[in-house]
Amino acid sequence: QQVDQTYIMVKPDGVQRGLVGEIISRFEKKGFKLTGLKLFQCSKELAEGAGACQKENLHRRAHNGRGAKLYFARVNLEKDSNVDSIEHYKDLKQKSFFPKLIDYITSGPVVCMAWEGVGVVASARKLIGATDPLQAEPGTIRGDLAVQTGRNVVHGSDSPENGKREIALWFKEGELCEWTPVQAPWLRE
Ligand code: DAT
Ligand code: MG
Repeated sequence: QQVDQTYIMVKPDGVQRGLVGEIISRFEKKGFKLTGLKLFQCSKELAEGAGACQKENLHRRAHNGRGAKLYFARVNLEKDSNVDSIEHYKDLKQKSFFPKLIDYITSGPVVCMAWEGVGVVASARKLIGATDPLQAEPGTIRGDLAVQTGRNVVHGSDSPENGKREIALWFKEGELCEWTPVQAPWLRE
């Protein structure tokens, strides 16, 4: 059986509504292993900036008509991570709701998580429930805690390949931990 990684994210509405602990605990209780965790603000600038994935220091100077120096653009795009919400949702770029989706995901801090386990990608999708919370089954995170697709509180990778891609996108090297939970022998024979 294959050990997979999935990228789970509590979206800004989940953070604002105080659901971080509740959401983390569902994956914890299930028996998956947390390998990365952080609170992170993905800014619009960072999300949309052409240099979002490069360390970039722009410090432009200009003069107005009266000869005074004007600092008209001072942008400091330190590389906080490889994060780029547009890259994250690149498969949805053509959708009509894409601009709203980017606004939503950059509207406040998110909680970024990497989880590991056998079948974790598919299982996490089941724990999360359908994209539209009104269609999501009771007992799932969205089924229990949300009412609208545009405010569906949590993200989960849809394939092991995307799990790896998204973890690499949102986490820097050194932010992930390799460890063995004491409960490991009690979860699998
Ligand atoms: P999921 O988050 O269940 O993987 P998805 O990958 O198809 O769903 O879409 C990503 C997010 O985009 C989803 O969580 C909410 C938003 N979204 C999807 N379909 C939408 C729609 N029809 N209207 C508004 N937002 C939508
Ligand atoms: Mg998806």
